[in-house]
Amino acid sequence: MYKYLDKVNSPEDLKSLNIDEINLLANDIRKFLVKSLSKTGGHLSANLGVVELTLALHKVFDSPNDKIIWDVGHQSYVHKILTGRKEGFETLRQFKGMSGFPKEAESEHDIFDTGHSSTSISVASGLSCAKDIKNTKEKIVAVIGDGSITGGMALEAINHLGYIKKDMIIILNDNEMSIDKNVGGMATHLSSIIRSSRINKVKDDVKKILKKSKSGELAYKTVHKVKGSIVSNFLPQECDLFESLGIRYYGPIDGHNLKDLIDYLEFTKTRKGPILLHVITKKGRGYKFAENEPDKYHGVPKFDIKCGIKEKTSKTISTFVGEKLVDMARKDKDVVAITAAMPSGTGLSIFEKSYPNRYYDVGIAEQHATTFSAGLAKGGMKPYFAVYSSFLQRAYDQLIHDICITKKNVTFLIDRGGLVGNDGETHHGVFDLSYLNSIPNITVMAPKDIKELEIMMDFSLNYEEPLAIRYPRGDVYYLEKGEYKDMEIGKYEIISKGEKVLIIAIGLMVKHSLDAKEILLKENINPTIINARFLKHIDKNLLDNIIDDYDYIVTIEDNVITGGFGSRINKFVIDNDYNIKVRNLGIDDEFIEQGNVDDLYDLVGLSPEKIAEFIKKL
Ligand SMILES: Cc1ncc(C[n+]2csc(CCOP(=O)(O)OP(=O)(O)O)c2C)c(N)n1
Repeated sequence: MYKYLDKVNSPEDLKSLNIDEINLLANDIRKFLVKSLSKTGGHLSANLGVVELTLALHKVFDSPNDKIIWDVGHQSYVHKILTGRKEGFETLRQFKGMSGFPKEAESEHDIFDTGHSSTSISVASGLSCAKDIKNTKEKIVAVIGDGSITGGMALEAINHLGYIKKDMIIILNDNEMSIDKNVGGMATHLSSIIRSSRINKVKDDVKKILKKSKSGELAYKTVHKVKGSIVSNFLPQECDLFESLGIRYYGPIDGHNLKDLIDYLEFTKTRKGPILLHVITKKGRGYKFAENEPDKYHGVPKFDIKCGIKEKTSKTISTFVGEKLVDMARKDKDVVAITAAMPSGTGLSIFEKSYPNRYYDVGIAEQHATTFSAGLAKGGMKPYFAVYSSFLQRAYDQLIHDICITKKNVTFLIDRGGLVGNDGETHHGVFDLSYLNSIPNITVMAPKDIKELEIMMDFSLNYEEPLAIRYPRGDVYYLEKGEYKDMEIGKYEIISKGEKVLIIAIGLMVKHSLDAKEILLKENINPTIINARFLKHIDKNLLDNIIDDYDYIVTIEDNVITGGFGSRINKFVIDNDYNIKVRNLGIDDEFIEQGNVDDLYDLVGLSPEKIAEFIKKL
């Protein structure tokens, strides 16, 4: 079906192809990616942008002996195709299927597991040091995007690498996009390099000389010295950034010109010390819809190839949060919004449009965003940092050190709490209740539904201490059960009365518990359900009054059990010598794989059906 792709099953198969054939293979790969992702969903635009780059890397380097490390890893699909995993695309990101990220367990060509950004240079530096000690000869290449290189870890690694001067190649894949438009001083600097006509002239001069060499195909051993001096002689001042930190800079080069890519990679391969090759690519390349809207096509659901992604008719919780925050900003001029490179994902795009002067996209920098918010609060503002639960993990120390010790007036809007689905273990937000639970001075709330989320956000406006509001991924939902009163700290809600078993659930798990109750009622089992709303504040009055009426307390949370919501209730029961049995439902000390969210909740025993089964056994 694919003339060239059908013949390629390993990097070895590339070695015998000439440039024209590899270009044709690139066409096949793009068609394959679009067709295959239209059926499964996945990360589309970043992968379409790195087709030639990945082909060139596998043509020039000898994977897995040479180590190619993909930052974030969402752009590793072409690498997967070239390393014998075409068939895996049928199950991409599905339960038990092929991962959307590099996985050491999946292939010897996947050198390091990723998912969160800005780790590749650290990993590659470590590998380079190990290689020196072991005295082995492999090449080490880190491929990092212009978005991910803004992350603190990447900059820390560059700082270190420039000092230790290990042989290593950093490929800076610059498409001028993060998920949304890349922002910041680094992005501006890189764009100015791309747009500098002087540099383009240098590039042309270098190209001309390269072209004169043996019949277009370079004999590197003889000419690389000349090329090195050409490139370094012409090294433009604008590239001082990396050079002054001790990293040799080459580029920028056209990341869709295979010949250039292969030439430059062959050349960098012969150089000593740390090198950065600046490669310019177009996100979404080759598929019109993705080229026009690379942000929208960053992560796609299933779609129709001819029509593109269908517009959503339902509203997501993130969109609701963005709109609500705009509403709050209208009422209170101190409200400011912060995102770490996730304006669309967290729903803040609308805030940017409405209040551009009170909106900050800090780049992929969750640690900075947290302490920056503390600074804003110190300056008298009312900061809201909207962030995915799993990415906030990076800012644990900042939460303690800069927010909570001195009780800064910052609200964290924690999106994607609980299981998130197809991105798998790196992205599930199942640790936040535990890590937030461990930090004093922060109030943590989780709403039962969208209406309660709104009440919590209203509450936050007048609350002047650290606050986190945590909600799941997905579309808005209303329970229309129980009360919708103003928030009072530490007040639980009995959402459904019953007997014998007292379920105390938090956030989305209130909904699952209510659904479980529907199942149980058919068998005349009728548990009481409490909506806890708060992670740390226990409604002692309420529990003291009713606890003796029950045989069991069952706590339910979409979080790891260790240190989570249930642990608070356990302590309450122990401290007060209550004679009641307690069970904790949650995630039991394991990383949860990828899959459909409902299936995964079932897998971990938190689907309504599994909760019902559990209660029935009690
Ligand atoms: C710590 C962390 N924060 C946020 C994200 C979400 N994220 C995934 S890809 C991406 C953009 C990366 O941009 P870039 O490195 O330029 O890659 P591109 O998609 O443009 O190829 C972001 C912000 C993440 N994976 N990790």
